[in-house]
Amino acid sequence: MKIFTAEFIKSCVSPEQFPSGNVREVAFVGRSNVGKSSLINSLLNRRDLVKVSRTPGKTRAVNVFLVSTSDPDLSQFHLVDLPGYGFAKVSKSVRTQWGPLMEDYLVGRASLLAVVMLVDSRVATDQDRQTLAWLRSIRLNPLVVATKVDKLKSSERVRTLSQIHRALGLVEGEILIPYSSVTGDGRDRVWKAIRDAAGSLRTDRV
Ligand SMILES: Nc1nc2c(ncn2[C@@H]2O[C@H](COP(=O)(O)OP(=O)(O)O)[C@@H](O)[C@H]2O)c(=O)[nH]1
Ligand SMILES: [Mg+2]
Repeated sequence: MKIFTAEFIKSCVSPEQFPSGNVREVAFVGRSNVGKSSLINSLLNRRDLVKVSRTPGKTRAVNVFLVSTSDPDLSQFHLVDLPGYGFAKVSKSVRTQWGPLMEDYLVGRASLLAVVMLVDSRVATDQDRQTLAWLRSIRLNPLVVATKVDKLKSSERVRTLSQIHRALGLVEGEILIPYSSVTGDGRDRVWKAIRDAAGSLRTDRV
């Protein structure tokens, strides 16, 4: 699959600004600093379409990108970068500001094709577990990606990943894909999972 174009569309700070229309969307969610911006750049083969932050927790908006690819099921879609959660240094008022925005976006978004949830491959936090449980409760089954696997020694990789699997309480049908934005490890699997989600939607409609 080739990425033809990937461009920034808009940054939304309130629900009225979310895109209207029926372009299908793939949303990315995860704790601040988990490696979300890096993963999006890596998926799109762009060096710095999305800013990799030195100041974790800075992105408070819902950022929308328009992507076109050679895959017929994904010829055009919105890639949606949701604000990172759980950064301690952010003031409470800011946190109460962006939590609802994420919720407003995810609850009842008809055009949502898939949610990719990122966790650090070295540790899953309580908030990761809570977010996952919440996503399931609103009937979104996220594709879970374990980031920064290049930081694991190959000898500890299998054990650490199965710990993450257990810590998150992943059940049958929920897959955990190891990813590294440094090596590109996992990139094909993530794209395949997104394409499968798009393809299954097409079959449903036939
Ligand atoms: N070693 C390694 N570092 C990463 C990887 N992905 C992100 N990082 C680093 O983790 C930090 C946070 O990354 P960023 O993409 O901004 O995370 P975000 O806050 O979730 O968007 C940066 O210093 C990145 O260079 C990865 O796959 N491997
Ligand atoms: Mg970021």
